[in-house]
Amino acid sequence: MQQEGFFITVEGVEGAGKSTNIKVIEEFLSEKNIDYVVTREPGGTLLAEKIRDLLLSHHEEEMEVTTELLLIFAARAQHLNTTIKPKLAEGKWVLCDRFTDATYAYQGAGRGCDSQLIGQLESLVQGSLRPDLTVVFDLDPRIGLARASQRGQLDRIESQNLEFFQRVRQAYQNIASRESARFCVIDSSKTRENVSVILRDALQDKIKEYLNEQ
Ligand code: T5A
Repeated sequence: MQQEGFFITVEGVEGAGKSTNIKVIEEFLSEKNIDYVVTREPGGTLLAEKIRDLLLSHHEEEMEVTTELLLIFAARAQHLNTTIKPKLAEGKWVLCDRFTDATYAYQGAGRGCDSQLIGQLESLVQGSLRPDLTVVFDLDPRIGLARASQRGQLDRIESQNLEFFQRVRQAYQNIASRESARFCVIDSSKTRENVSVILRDALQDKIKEYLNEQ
């Protein structure tokens, strides 16, 4: 019987090094001869990427928090059903840049959405599907925003104030300590090289049972 794939998500505040370190995770998986796909949220399909544009661009009309929350789950429903679930069913590993923990952190802690409502939408859209492993890159948002702002103009969500991102960081730390078996928290204030070494060790440790290695 074909084994179902493994679902890895990557989280952190803006500029924490997700994109940089997804490449490290990819190298690691390739060395282990693991068949994987990389995707992201919001987005990951043509339609979901259109919703992403709507979410991240600036608008003359202010977007209501509930609108933002529902758009995120609309994009997620599309992404899950057309990409993530079929790939996992084929036995592939799915490496996703952000997922529902971001919704608890950004819309929940950041915007103040009721976490029970987020939980209801999570159940509606995902059923019982949850990531097998979540890597959080933990960084002072002042450093992350400074790194991210070097790319140019900040998008609609990046334009929130520092307190917003401090709440987001705290939320990730809280979820990670509540669900420590699923999480791996990496100190992203270190150099790229150090982060890469720590990440590879953590991956080896977290997935060794799955890989049947010591
Ligand atoms: N969102 C998303 C929600 O609000 N709710 C949700 O449910 C979901 C799924 C998506 C936005 O959507 C929001 C959150 C986000 O605001 P995104 O595509 O995930 O956005 O983009 P960002 O979080 O904005 O990602 P960034 O590209 O800004 O950050 P990364 O990927 O974390 O950082 P990275 O790797 O690009 O690095 C940033 C810079 O720092 C350097 C890199 O070279 C780069 O220049 N860098 C380092 N510099 C020094 N030392 C290190 N260790 C470094 N590591 C990287």
